[in-house]
Amino acid sequence: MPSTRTQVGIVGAGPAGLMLGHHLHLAGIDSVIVENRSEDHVVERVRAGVLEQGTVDLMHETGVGERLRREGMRHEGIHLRFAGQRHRINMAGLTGGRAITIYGQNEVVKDLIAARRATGRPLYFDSADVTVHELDTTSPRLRFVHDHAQHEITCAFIAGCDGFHGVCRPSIPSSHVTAYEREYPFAWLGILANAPPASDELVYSLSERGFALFSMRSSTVTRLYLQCATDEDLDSWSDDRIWSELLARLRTDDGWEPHVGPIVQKGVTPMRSFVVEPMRYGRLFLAGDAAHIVPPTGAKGLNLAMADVTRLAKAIEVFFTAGRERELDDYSARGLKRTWRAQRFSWWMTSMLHKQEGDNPFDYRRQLAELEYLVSSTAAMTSLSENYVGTPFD
Ligand code: RFL
Ligand code: PHB
Repeated sequence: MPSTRTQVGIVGAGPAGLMLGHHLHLAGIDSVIVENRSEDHVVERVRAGVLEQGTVDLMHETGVGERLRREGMRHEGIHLRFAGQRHRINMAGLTGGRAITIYGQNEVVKDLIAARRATGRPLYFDSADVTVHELDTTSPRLRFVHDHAQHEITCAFIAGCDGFHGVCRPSIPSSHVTAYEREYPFAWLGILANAPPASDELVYSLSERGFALFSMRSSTVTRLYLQCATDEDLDSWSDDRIWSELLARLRTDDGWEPHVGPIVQKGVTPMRSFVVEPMRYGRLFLAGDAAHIVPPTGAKGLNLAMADVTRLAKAIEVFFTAGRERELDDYSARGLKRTWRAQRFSWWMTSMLHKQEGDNPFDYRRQLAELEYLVSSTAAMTSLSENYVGTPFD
């Protein structure tokens, strides 16, 4: 069995694992990235679309922002739609010019894979039986099978960037971690449609029929979501039914509605809030969805993952260049602070905009009152904007 060494073993080639590998490369630190799915699967998975200012800045600063600069769609505001009206929140105006950029997660992943390939450093897709060992020693090991060959890699650190269903978090003895979790009694049915976006900015909608969201990927592709049941059967949603529900939830009294076009992708996403504390066990560090999940209403998951790996890469660099462990020791506490802030915000956006089972007309009116207050108070709109565009990565 080939037995090799690397400085950092990275499990998972999603945005977190790939950006961590890229950061480490720029710092002259070697790593091996091991992913259990195929490259096509990782690139084609349709997920996030909203990049915070901090993520955009990071892509530019680390030299992977060229296509983002050309193709990313900068948005300075969002709309909230309720009671038949759209209300714009001028996020840039309320946050000293910070904005979000629409650029699909699969585009981010494509750019990071290209950057990795250009370095010649190892990136193994289609790996099987990935396991991590001896995490509480100074030489943890990563084992996996690739191309029918068993590999064992001895590392100085292992980064668990393997998402919510990965192997790293469950490899921590349960007595060393505490999980905090909340599941929501609804899900999102998401579609991509070949239709030009009917609005320049996102529209989050509360309606008596439930939540809907209008977003986009390009000048020809619209991305839309609607609140549905957690056990929703996609087969019972014909394209006609999806469009009629989306239009009913998003249409405004003055006649705005999304453009209808052929649906090219659809899927159901469960909603969950999850945090594990701490984000570290010995020489294993968890980053991104492996450590925390937020419901997508706040558009925070990918951005949190990017903030985690930026902090982790700096801490590892200081360890190798100066022999200092303080930053590694602070990694979890600093990450949890950012995570809980995003958890609070994502939970709040979700509760304000979704219809809950058991809600009665009182609850709907309370939600309308909250939205009315929000769009009429500069203080409240500033609070939403600060959280939505995100704080700089520290
Ligand atoms: P990922 O992307 O899940 O990547 C983890 C990778 O690890 C691999 N893996 C393994 N590899 C080796 N061995 C194993 N045993 C493994 N087990 C798993 C997986 O195959 C995968 O490639 O986690 P990462 O890198 O932490 O990135 C997190 C983001 O993907 C996630 O937070 C966002 O997609 C969340 N999210 C959004 N975030 C935003 O910031 N803005 C948004 O607008 C936004 N919209 C969304 C979203 C997520 C959504 N879904 C589908 C969950 C919209 C949706 C619909
Ligand atoms: C998306 O464009 O996929 C998107 C936008 C905003 C969200 C979640 C997802 O809150």
